[in-house]
Amino acid sequence: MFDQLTQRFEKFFRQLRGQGSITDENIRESMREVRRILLEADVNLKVVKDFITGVQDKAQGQDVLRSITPGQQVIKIIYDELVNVLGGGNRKLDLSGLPPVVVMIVGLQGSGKTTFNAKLGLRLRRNGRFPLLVAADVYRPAAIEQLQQLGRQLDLPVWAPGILDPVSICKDGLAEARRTGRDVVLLDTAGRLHIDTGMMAELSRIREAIHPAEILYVADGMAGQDAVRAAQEFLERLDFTGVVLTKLDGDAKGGAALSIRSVTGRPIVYIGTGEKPDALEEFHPDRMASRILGMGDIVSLVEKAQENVDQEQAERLAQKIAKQEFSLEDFLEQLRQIRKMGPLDQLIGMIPGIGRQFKDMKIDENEMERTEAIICSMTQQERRKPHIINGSRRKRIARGSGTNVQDVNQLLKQYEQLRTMMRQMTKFKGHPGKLPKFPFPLN
Ligand SMILES: Nc1nc2c(ncn2[C@@H]2O[C@H](COP(=O)(O)OP(=O)(O)O)[C@@H](O)[C@H]2O)c(=O)[nH]1
Ligand SMILES: [Mg+2]
Repeated sequence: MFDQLTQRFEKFFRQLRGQGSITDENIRESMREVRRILLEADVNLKVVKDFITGVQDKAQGQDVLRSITPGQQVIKIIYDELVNVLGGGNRKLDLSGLPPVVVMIVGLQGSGKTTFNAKLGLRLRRNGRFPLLVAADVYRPAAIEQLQQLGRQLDLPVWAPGILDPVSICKDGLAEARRTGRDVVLLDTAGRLHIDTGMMAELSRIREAIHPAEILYVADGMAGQDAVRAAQEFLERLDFTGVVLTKLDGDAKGGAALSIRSVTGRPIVYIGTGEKPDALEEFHPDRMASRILGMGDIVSLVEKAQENVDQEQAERLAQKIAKQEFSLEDFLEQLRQIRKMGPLDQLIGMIPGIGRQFKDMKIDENEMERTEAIICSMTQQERRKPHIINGSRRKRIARGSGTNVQDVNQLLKQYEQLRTMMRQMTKFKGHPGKLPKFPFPLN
Protein backbone atom coordinates (compact mmCIF):
# COMPACT_ATOMS: atom_id res chain seq x y z
CA MET A 1 0.00 0.00 0.00
CA PHE A 2 1.45 3.38 -1.02
CA ASP A 3 4.94 1.90 -1.24
CA GLN A 4 6.47 4.80 -3.11
CA LEU A 5 5.05 7.40 -0.81
CA THR A 6 6.25 5.49 2.23
CA GLN A 7 9.73 5.11 0.83
CA ARG A 8 10.00 8.82 0.18
CA PHE A 9 8.88 9.66 3.69
CA GLU A 10 11.22 7.14 5.25
CA LYS A 11 14.17 8.52 3.37
CA PHE A 12 13.25 12.06 4.33
CA PHE A 13 12.78 11.11 8.00
CA ARG A 14 16.17 9.45 8.11
CA GLN A 15 17.75 12.69 6.99
CA LEU A 16 15.68 14.69 9.41
CA ARG A 17 16.61 12.54 12.39
CA GLY A 18 20.23 12.72 11.44
CA GLN A 19 20.31 16.47 11.94
CA GLY A 20 21.60 17.48 15.34
CA SER A 21 19.94 20.84 15.29
CA ILE A 22 17.24 22.33 13.16
CA THR A 23 17.00 25.90 12.00
CA ASP A 24 14.23 27.93 10.44
CA GLU A 25 15.95 27.36 7.16
CA ASN A 26 15.89 23.56 7.75
CA ILE A 27 12.18 23.63 8.42
CA ARG A 28 11.49 25.61 5.27
CA GLU A 29 13.60 23.17 3.29
CA SER A 30 11.82 20.24 4.96
CA MET A 31 8.43 21.62 4.05
CA ARG A 32 9.52 21.98 0.45
CA GLU A 33 10.46 18.31 0.52
CA VAL A 34 7.13 17.27 2.08
CA ARG A 35 5.36 19.30 -0.57
CA ARG A 36 7.28 17.52 -3.33
CA ILE A 37 6.51 14.12 -1.81
CA LEU A 38 2.79 14.82 -1.57
CA LEU A 39 2.49 16.31 -5.05
CA GLU A 40 4.29 13.34 -6.52
CA ALA A 41 1.77 11.09 -4.78
CA ASP A 42 -0.93 12.99 -6.71
CA VAL A 43 -2.43 14.66 -3.66
CA ASN A 44 -4.83 17.52 -4.38
CA LEU A 45 -3.01 20.86 -4.48
CA LYS A 46 -5.24 22.58 -1.97
CA VAL A 47 -4.87 19.68 0.45
CA VAL A 48 -1.10 19.91 0.11
CA LYS A 49 -1.15 23.63 0.82
CA ASP A 50 -3.31 23.25 3.90
CA PHE A 51 -1.14 20.40 5.09
CA ILE A 52 2.08 22.37 4.80
CA THR A 53 0.54 25.40 6.50
CA GLY A 54 -0.72 23.19 9.32
CA VAL A 55 2.67 21.61 9.90
CA GLN A 56 4.48 24.93 9.71
CA ASP A 57 2.18 26.60 12.21
CA LYS A 58 2.56 23.78 14.69
CA ALA A 59 6.30 23.58 14.21
CA GLN A 60 6.64 27.25 15.02
CA GLY A 61 4.31 27.08 17.97
CA GLN A 62 6.02 24.19 19.68
CA ASP A 63 9.56 25.40 20.14
CA VAL A 64 10.78 22.64 17.91
CA LEU A 65 14.06 24.39 17.38
CA ARG A 66 15.00 24.32 21.02
CA SER A 67 13.84 20.77 21.74
CA ILE A 68 16.35 17.99 22.27
CA THR A 69 15.19 15.91 19.35
CA PRO A 70 14.01 18.44 16.79
CA GLY A 71 13.91 15.93 13.93
CA GLN A 72 11.70 13.60 15.91
CA GLN A 73 9.44 16.53 16.81
CA VAL A 74 8.95 17.52 13.21
CA ILE A 75 8.12 13.93 12.34
CA LYS A 76 5.56 13.83 15.11
CA ILE A 77 3.95 17.03 13.83
CA ILE A 78 3.78 15.62 10.30
CA TYR A 79 2.20 12.47 11.68
CA ASP A 80 -0.40 14.45 13.63
CA GLU A 81 -1.25 16.56 10.61
CA LEU A 82 -1.59 13.48 8.45
CA VAL A 83 -4.01 11.92 10.95
CA ASN A 84 -5.92 15.16 10.78
CA VAL A 85 -6.10 15.20 6.98
CA LEU A 86 -7.31 11.61 7.01
CA GLY A 87 -10.22 12.56 9.23
CA GLY A 88 -8.99 12.51 12.82
CA GLY A 89 -10.97 9.71 14.39
CA ASN A 90 -12.53 6.51 13.19
CA ARG A 91 -16.12 6.74 11.99
CA LYS A 92 -18.23 3.62 12.16
CA LEU A 93 -21.17 2.83 9.95
CA ASP A 94 -24.34 3.99 11.70
CA LEU A 95 -26.90 1.21 11.53
CA SER A 96 -28.69 2.14 14.71
CA GLY A 97 -31.96 3.16 13.02
CA LEU A 98 -35.16 1.18 12.90
CA PRO A 99 -34.55 -2.03 10.92
CA PRO A 100 -34.38 -2.75 8.12
CA VAL A 101 -31.65 -0.12 7.84
CA VAL A 102 -30.65 0.76 4.28
CA VAL A 103 -27.12 1.34 3.05
CA MET A 104 -26.95 2.68 -0.49
CA ILE A 105 -23.73 2.04 -2.34
CA VAL A 106 -22.84 4.43 -5.17
CA GLY A 107 -19.87 5.26 -7.39
CA LEU A 108 -18.42 5.05 -10.86
CA GLN A 109 -18.41 1.81 -12.82
CA GLY A 110 -15.55 -0.48 -11.91
CA SER A 111 -14.79 1.29 -8.63
CA GLY A 112 -15.66 -1.83 -6.65
CA LYS A 113 -19.29 -1.31 -5.57
CA THR A 114 -20.51 -4.85 -6.11
CA THR A 115 -17.43 -6.33 -4.49
CA PHE A 116 -17.84 -4.00 -1.52
CA ASN A 117 -21.51 -4.90 -1.25
CA ALA A 118 -20.58 -8.54 -0.72
CA LYS A 119 -17.68 -7.67 1.61
CA LEU A 120 -19.94 -5.53 3.78
CA GLY A 121 -22.65 -8.20 3.78
CA LEU A 122 -20.15 -10.75 5.03
CA ARG A 123 -18.76 -8.38 7.65
CA LEU A 124 -22.22 -7.51 8.96
CA ARG A 125 -23.28 -11.13 9.17
CA ARG A 126 -20.16 -11.92 11.16
CA ASN A 127 -21.25 -9.14 13.51
CA GLY A 128 -24.60 -10.81 14.02
CA ARG A 129 -26.72 -8.88 11.52
CA PHE A 130 -28.95 -10.27 8.76
CA PRO A 131 -28.19 -8.45 5.52
CA LEU A 132 -30.08 -8.61 2.25
CA LEU A 133 -28.19 -7.63 -0.90
CA VAL A 134 -30.22 -5.86 -3.57
CA ALA A 135 -29.12 -5.94 -7.22
CA ALA A 136 -30.20 -2.56 -8.60
CA ASP A 137 -27.65 -2.28 -11.40
CA VAL A 138 -30.00 -3.33 -14.19
CA TYR A 139 -28.00 -2.06 -17.16
CA ARG A 140 -25.50 -4.85 -17.24
CA PRO A 141 -26.95 -8.34 -16.74
CA ALA A 142 -23.47 -9.44 -15.75
CA ALA A 143 -23.61 -7.11 -12.75
CA ILE A 144 -26.70 -8.82 -11.36
CA GLU A 145 -25.19 -12.23 -12.01
CA GLN A 146 -21.99 -11.08 -10.24
CA LEU A 147 -23.88 -10.15 -7.09
CA GLN A 148 -25.92 -13.35 -7.18
CA GLN A 149 -22.78 -15.38 -7.50
CA LEU A 150 -21.15 -13.60 -4.56
CA GLY A 151 -24.33 -14.15 -2.57
CA ARG A 152 -24.27 -17.88 -3.29
CA GLN A 153 -20.60 -18.09 -2.45
CA LEU A 154 -21.07 -16.34 0.90
CA ASP A 155 -24.49 -17.72 1.61
CA LEU A 156 -26.10 -14.28 1.67
CA PRO A 157 -29.58 -13.69 0.19
CA VAL A 158 -29.74 -11.50 -2.94
CA TRP A 159 -32.83 -9.69 -4.16
CA ALA A 160 -32.77 -9.72 -7.96
CA PRO A 161 -36.36 -9.82 -9.23
CA GLY A 162 -35.58 -9.51 -12.94
CA ILE A 163 -37.49 -6.27 -13.52
CA LEU A 164 -36.04 -3.16 -15.08
CA ASP A 165 -36.87 -0.23 -12.86
CA PRO A 166 -34.17 0.26 -10.21
CA VAL A 167 -36.42 2.32 -7.93
CA SER A 168 -39.02 -0.47 -7.81
CA ILE A 169 -36.31 -3.05 -7.23
CA CYS A 170 -35.06 -1.14 -4.22
CA LYS A 171 -38.56 -0.60 -2.83
CA ASP A 172 -39.45 -4.25 -3.30
CA GLY A 173 -36.13 -5.24 -1.78
CA LEU A 174 -36.96 -3.27 1.33
CA ALA A 175 -40.39 -4.97 1.53
CA GLU A 176 -38.72 -8.35 1.05
CA ALA A 177 -36.34 -7.58 3.93
CA ARG A 178 -39.31 -6.78 6.19
CA ARG A 179 -41.05 -9.96 5.14
CA THR A 180 -38.06 -12.18 5.75
CA GLY A 181 -36.73 -10.54 8.89
CA ARG A 182 -33.59 -9.05 7.34
CA ASP A 183 -32.32 -6.07 9.34
CA VAL A 184 -29.88 -4.45 6.88
CA VAL A 185 -30.42 -3.82 3.17
CA LEU A 186 -27.41 -3.14 0.93
CA LEU A 187 -28.28 -1.49 -2.38
CA ASP A 188 -25.89 -2.23 -5.22
CA THR A 189 -26.60 0.63 -7.64
CA ALA A 190 -25.49 1.24 -11.21
CA GLY A 191 -22.46 3.32 -12.08
CA ARG A 192 -21.29 4.72 -15.38
CA LEU A 193 -17.78 5.29 -16.58
CA HIS A 194 -18.27 9.03 -16.17
CA ILE A 195 -20.67 11.19 -14.25
CA ASP A 196 -23.88 11.47 -16.21
CA THR A 197 -27.11 13.28 -15.54
CA GLY A 198 -29.35 10.26 -16.10
CA MET A 199 -27.45 8.19 -13.61
CA MET A 200 -27.50 10.92 -10.98
CA ALA A 201 -31.24 11.43 -11.45
CA GLU A 202 -31.84 7.73 -10.99
CA LEU A 203 -29.77 7.62 -7.80
CA SER A 204 -31.65 10.65 -6.46
CA ARG A 205 -34.95 8.91 -7.13
CA ILE A 206 -33.79 5.84 -5.23
CA ARG A 207 -32.66 8.03 -2.36
CA GLU A 208 -36.02 9.85 -2.22
CA ALA A 209 -37.96 6.59 -2.34
CA ILE A 210 -35.97 4.70 0.27
CA HIS A 211 -34.28 7.23 2.59
CA PRO A 212 -31.10 5.26 3.22
CA ALA A 213 -29.44 5.61 6.61
CA GLU A 214 -26.06 5.71 4.90
CA ILE A 215 -24.98 6.48 1.36
CA LEU A 216 -21.45 5.26 0.77
CA TYR A 217 -19.43 6.56 -2.12
CA VAL A 218 -17.04 3.91 -3.40
CA ALA A 219 -13.84 5.41 -4.81
CA ASP A 220 -11.16 3.56 -6.69
CA GLY A 221 -8.02 4.19 -4.66
CA MET A 222 -5.88 3.69 -7.75
CA ALA A 223 -7.55 6.51 -9.64
CA GLY A 224 -5.81 9.48 -8.01
CA GLN A 225 -7.24 12.92 -8.74
CA ASP A 226 -9.95 11.53 -11.03
CA ALA A 227 -11.55 9.73 -8.13
CA VAL A 228 -11.51 12.92 -6.11
CA ARG A 229 -13.12 14.98 -8.88
CA ALA A 230 -15.86 12.38 -9.35
CA ALA A 231 -16.42 12.34 -5.58
CA GLN A 232 -16.99 16.09 -5.64
CA GLU A 233 -19.63 15.68 -8.36
CA PHE A 234 -21.41 12.94 -6.47
CA LEU A 235 -21.36 15.06 -3.36
CA GLU A 236 -22.93 18.03 -5.09
CA ARG A 237 -25.60 16.14 -6.95
CA LEU A 238 -26.46 13.34 -4.55
CA ASP A 239 -24.63 13.91 -1.29
CA PHE A 240 -23.26 10.93 0.60
CA THR A 241 -22.47 10.13 4.20
CA GLY A 242 -19.18 8.25 3.90
CA VAL A 243 -16.45 7.03 1.59
CA VAL A 244 -15.11 3.57 0.82
CA LEU A 245 -11.64 3.47 -0.75
CA THR A 246 -10.97 0.33 -2.73
CA LYS A 247 -7.94 -1.34 -4.29
CA LEU A 248 -5.47 -0.09 -1.72
CA ASP A 249 -3.66 -3.41 -2.00
CA GLY A 250 -2.25 -2.30 -5.34
CA ASP A 251 0.48 0.22 -5.96
CA ALA A 252 -1.76 3.25 -5.55
CA LYS A 253 0.15 6.49 -5.19
CA GLY A 254 -1.99 7.60 -2.31
CA GLY A 255 -3.38 10.81 -3.79
CA ALA A 256 -7.03 9.80 -3.55
CA ALA A 257 -6.69 8.47 -0.03
CA LEU A 258 -5.02 11.64 1.19
CA SER A 259 -7.30 14.08 -0.60
CA ILE A 260 -10.80 12.70 -0.53
CA ARG A 261 -11.63 13.41 3.09
CA SER A 262 -10.49 17.04 2.93
CA VAL A 263 -12.09 17.72 -0.41
CA THR A 264 -15.49 16.17 0.37
CA GLY A 265 -15.62 16.63 4.14
CA ARG A 266 -16.98 13.08 4.38
CA PRO A 267 -15.21 10.43 6.43
CA ILE A 268 -13.57 7.36 4.98
CA VAL A 269 -15.37 4.43 6.59
CA TYR A 270 -13.84 1.35 5.00
CA ILE A 271 -10.92 0.41 2.81
CA GLY A 272 -10.78 -2.49 0.37
CA THR A 273 -7.49 -4.33 0.32
CA GLY A 274 -8.09 -7.15 -2.13
CA GLU A 275 -10.57 -8.87 -4.39
CA LYS A 276 -11.59 -11.50 -1.86
CA PRO A 277 -14.70 -10.97 0.26
CA ASP A 278 -12.79 -10.69 3.52
CA ALA A 279 -10.33 -8.09 2.22
CA LEU A 280 -12.07 -5.22 4.00
CA GLU A 281 -10.77 -3.09 6.86
CA GLU A 282 -12.31 -0.39 8.98
CA PHE A 283 -10.56 2.86 8.33
CA HIS A 284 -8.52 4.38 11.15
CA PRO A 285 -6.77 7.66 10.30
CA ASP A 286 -4.03 7.15 12.90
CA ARG A 287 -3.19 3.66 11.73
CA MET A 288 -3.22 4.73 8.10
CA ALA A 289 -0.91 7.64 8.90
CA SER A 290 1.59 5.29 10.59
CA ARG A 291 1.46 2.97 7.63
CA ILE A 292 2.02 5.77 5.15
CA LEU A 293 4.94 7.15 7.13
CA GLY A 294 6.53 3.71 7.37
CA MET A 295 5.92 3.27 11.06
CA GLY A 296 4.02 0.06 10.61
CA ASP A 297 0.59 -0.66 11.91
CA ILE A 298 0.87 -2.71 15.03
CA VAL A 299 -2.75 -2.30 16.06
CA SER A 300 -4.10 -3.75 12.81
CA LEU A 301 -1.59 -6.53 13.13
CA VAL A 302 -2.78 -7.39 16.61
CA GLU A 303 -6.40 -7.28 15.47
CA LYS A 304 -5.64 -9.53 12.54
CA ALA A 305 -3.96 -11.95 14.87
CA GLN A 306 -6.91 -11.83 17.24
CA GLU A 307 -9.34 -12.61 14.46
CA ASN A 308 -7.44 -15.76 13.67
CA VAL A 309 -6.03 -16.93 16.93
CA ASP A 310 -8.16 -18.94 19.22
CA GLN A 311 -8.46 -16.87 22.39
CA GLU A 312 -8.38 -19.80 24.80
CA GLN A 313 -5.41 -21.26 23.09
CA ALA A 314 -3.61 -17.92 23.32
CA GLU A 315 -4.21 -17.76 27.05
CA ARG A 316 -3.02 -21.31 27.56
CA LEU A 317 0.10 -20.41 25.67
CA ALA A 318 0.70 -17.28 27.72
CA GLN A 319 0.54 -19.35 30.89
CA LYS A 320 2.97 -21.86 29.51
CA ILE A 321 5.38 -19.13 28.56
CA ALA A 322 5.12 -17.65 32.03
CA LYS A 323 5.85 -21.02 33.58
CA GLN A 324 8.56 -21.69 31.04
CA GLU A 325 6.84 -24.80 29.82
CA PHE A 326 6.78 -23.86 26.17
CA SER A 327 7.37 -27.13 24.29
CA LEU A 328 7.92 -28.07 20.68
CA GLU A 329 4.28 -29.08 20.60
CA ASP A 330 3.33 -25.50 21.41
CA PHE A 331 5.81 -24.35 18.84
CA LEU A 332 4.00 -26.42 16.21
CA GLU A 333 0.65 -25.04 17.31
CA GLN A 334 2.02 -21.50 16.97
CA LEU A 335 3.40 -22.21 13.57
CA ARG A 336 0.00 -23.37 12.39
CA GLN A 337 -1.71 -20.33 13.88
CA ILE A 338 0.67 -18.02 12.08
CA ARG A 339 0.11 -19.75 8.79
CA LYS A 340 -3.63 -19.33 9.24
CA MET A 341 -3.18 -15.56 9.42
CA GLY A 342 -2.25 -15.35 5.76
CA PRO A 343 0.76 -14.46 3.69
CA LEU A 344 3.60 -13.73 6.06
CA ASP A 345 5.19 -10.95 4.05
CA GLN A 346 1.97 -8.94 4.32
CA LEU A 347 1.93 -9.36 8.09
CA ILE A 348 5.55 -8.40 8.46
CA GLY A 349 4.97 -5.16 6.58
CA MET A 350 2.73 -4.08 9.43
CA ILE A 351 5.40 -4.36 12.11
CA PRO A 352 6.83 -0.94 12.94
CA GLY A 353 10.42 -0.40 11.91
CA ILE A 354 10.75 -3.86 10.50
CA GLY A 355 8.64 -3.72 7.39
CA ARG A 356 11.23 -1.99 5.26
CA GLN A 357 14.14 -4.33 5.93
CA PHE A 358 12.12 -7.39 5.11
CA LYS A 359 10.19 -5.85 2.31
CA ASP A 360 11.89 -7.66 -0.52
CA MET A 361 12.62 -10.77 1.42
CA LYS A 362 10.53 -13.69 0.31
CA ILE A 363 9.31 -15.52 3.35
CA ASP A 364 10.21 -19.11 2.87
CA GLU A 365 6.95 -20.98 3.24
CA ASN A 366 8.84 -24.14 2.39
CA GLU A 367 10.93 -23.78 5.47
CA MET A 368 7.84 -23.49 7.58
CA GLU A 369 6.55 -26.65 6.01
CA ARG A 370 9.86 -28.38 6.72
CA THR A 371 9.70 -27.30 10.33
CA GLU A 372 6.19 -28.63 10.61
CA ALA A 373 7.27 -31.96 9.10
CA ILE A 374 10.18 -32.28 11.52
CA ILE A 375 8.07 -31.68 14.60
CA CYS A 376 5.43 -34.07 13.28
CA SER A 377 8.09 -36.78 13.05
CA MET A 378 8.85 -36.52 16.75
CA THR A 379 7.21 -38.61 19.42
CA GLN A 380 5.01 -36.83 21.90
CA GLN A 381 7.62 -37.27 24.58
CA GLU A 382 10.26 -35.68 22.37
CA ARG A 383 8.03 -32.72 21.65
CA ARG A 384 7.43 -32.14 25.34
CA LYS A 385 10.98 -32.72 26.48
CA PRO A 386 13.21 -31.75 23.56
CA HIS A 387 16.35 -32.16 25.63
CA ILE A 388 16.06 -35.97 25.30
CA ILE A 389 16.56 -35.74 21.53
CA ASN A 390 20.02 -37.23 21.14
CA GLY A 391 22.03 -38.11 18.03
CA SER A 392 20.20 -41.28 17.09
CA ARG A 393 16.81 -39.69 17.66
CA ARG A 394 17.87 -36.80 15.43
CA LYS A 395 18.75 -39.23 12.66
CA ARG A 396 15.41 -40.98 12.99
CA ILE A 397 13.48 -37.69 12.95
CA ALA A 398 15.38 -36.48 9.89
CA ARG A 399 14.59 -39.69 8.02
CA GLY A 400 10.97 -39.62 9.05
CA SER A 401 10.45 -36.04 7.90
CA GLY A 402 12.43 -36.31 4.69
CA THR A 403 14.96 -33.74 5.91
CA ASN A 404 18.52 -34.09 7.11
CA VAL A 405 20.16 -33.95 10.53
CA GLN A 406 21.35 -30.37 10.02
CA ASP A 407 17.74 -29.27 9.53
CA VAL A 408 16.74 -30.97 12.77
CA ASN A 409 19.69 -29.41 14.59
CA GLN A 410 18.79 -26.00 13.27
CA LEU A 411 15.20 -26.30 14.40
CA LEU A 412 16.24 -27.39 17.90
CA LYS A 413 18.62 -24.46 18.07
CA GLN A 414 15.88 -22.04 17.00
CA TYR A 415 13.60 -23.48 19.61
CA GLU A 416 16.25 -22.95 22.30
CA GLN A 417 16.70 -19.34 21.20
CA LEU A 418 12.97 -18.81 21.33
CA ARG A 419 12.85 -20.20 24.84
CA THR A 420 15.62 -17.89 25.95
CA MET A 421 13.80 -14.96 24.43
CA MET A 422 10.61 -15.93 26.21
CA ARG A 423 12.41 -16.25 29.52
CA GLN A 424 13.65 -12.73 29.08
CA MET A 425 10.22 -11.49 28.10
CA THR A 426 8.57 -12.91 31.17
CA LYS A 427 11.05 -11.02 33.32
CA PHE A 428 9.36 -7.81 32.22
CA LYS A 429 6.29 -8.31 34.31
CA GLY A 430 5.15 -4.75 33.55
CA HIS A 431 2.44 -4.29 30.95
CA PRO A 432 2.44 -7.11 28.47
CA GLY A 433 -0.57 -5.70 26.63
CA LYS A 434 0.86 -2.24 26.12
CA LEU A 435 1.81 -1.20 22.62
CA PRO A 436 4.66 1.11 21.81
CA LYS A 437 3.57 4.71 21.70
CA PHE A 438 4.53 7.20 19.05
CA PRO A 439 7.21 8.37 18.55
CA PHE A 440 8.99 5.10 18.93
CA PRO A 441 12.46 4.71 17.50
CA LEU A 442 12.12 3.88 13.86
CA ASN A 443 15.45 2.34 13.10
N1 LIG B 1 -7.28 -5.57 -5.90
C1 LIG B 1 -8.53 -5.19 -5.61
N2 LIG B 1 -9.48 -5.32 -6.53
C2 LIG B 1 -10.73 -4.94 -6.21
C3 LIG B 1 -11.05 -4.40 -4.93
N3 LIG B 1 -12.39 -4.09 -4.93
C4 LIG B 1 -12.84 -4.45 -6.16
N4 LIG B 1 -11.86 -4.95 -6.94
C5 LIG B 1 -11.94 -5.41 -8.34
O1 LIG B 1 -12.33 -4.33 -9.16
C6 LIG B 1 -13.13 -4.78 -10.24
C7 LIG B 1 -14.44 -4.03 -10.29
O2 LIG B 1 -15.18 -4.34 -9.13
P1 LIG B 1 -16.78 -4.31 -9.09
O3 LIG B 1 -17.17 -4.62 -7.69
O4 LIG B 1 -17.37 -5.15 -10.15
O5 LIG B 1 -17.04 -2.78 -9.41
P2 LIG B 1 -18.43 -2.02 -9.70
O6 LIG B 1 -18.54 -1.86 -11.17
O7 LIG B 1 -18.29 -0.69 -9.02
O8 LIG B 1 -19.52 -2.84 -9.11
C8 LIG B 1 -13.32 -6.27 -10.02
O9 LIG B 1 -12.41 -6.95 -10.83
C9 LIG B 1 -12.99 -6.47 -8.57
O10 LIG B 1 -12.48 -7.75 -8.30
C10 LIG B 1 -9.99 -4.25 -3.96
O11 LIG B 1 -10.15 -3.77 -2.84
N5 LIG B 1 -8.75 -4.67 -4.36
MG1 LIG C 1 -21.24 -3.57 -9.99
